[in-house]
Amino acid sequence: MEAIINSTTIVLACGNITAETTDAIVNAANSRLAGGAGVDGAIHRAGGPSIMEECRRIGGCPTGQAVITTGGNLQAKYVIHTVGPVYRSGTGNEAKLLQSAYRESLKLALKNNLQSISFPAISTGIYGYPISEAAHLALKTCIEFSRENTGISLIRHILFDRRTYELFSGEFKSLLGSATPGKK
Ligand code: AR6
Repeated sequence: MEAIINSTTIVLACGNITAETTDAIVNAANSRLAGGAGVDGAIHRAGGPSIMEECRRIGGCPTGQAVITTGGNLQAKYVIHTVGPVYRSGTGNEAKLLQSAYRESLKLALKNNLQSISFPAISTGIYGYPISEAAHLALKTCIEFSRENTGISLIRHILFDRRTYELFSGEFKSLLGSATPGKK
């Protein structure tokens, strides 16, 4: 499904993010930028060793922040590495940090004049964030950013399995249906 917000089209799709042809894909990395399993492992495998060399030079990335490397062998020209929070009780800073991971990635794309970007469902795998809550925060952040900024024409959310796709779709519909999604 998709919706147009201001000058940005936001798309939800099922798939493998390493096949995306957007200007950048986002990696759900760890704060050492050391590589790992999940989408991080898939991106480094598909993109080749040059991405890790750049990550080593950068050295790390605090939770909720984002850094950029080139895309190596990927079709996407860039990889934006962001670090989502590890979900513990949900009573800490998790929601703020997850929103920050999305917002900082979008800001970095804008700063580098990128027009299209693809996100995985950050923190919802190994980091254990409940998917519906993560979907709500991810989509709310992207909708707000699209209302406040022009320049990014396409934001794609690439969901790895059908269940995640359905949960994201449900949250997207309810956010689009409410008059003030920013306030929800
Ligand atoms: N394309 C799209 N989505 C994917 C792909 C793929 N190829 N592979 C997995 N996913 P996770 P996190 C989905 O665990 O929770 C790493 O070790 C997956 O189904 O990749 O932020 C890092 O180094 C899930 O919905 O990231 C960190 O240490 C989503 O991507 C840690 O895991 C995120 O799952 C980060 O954990």
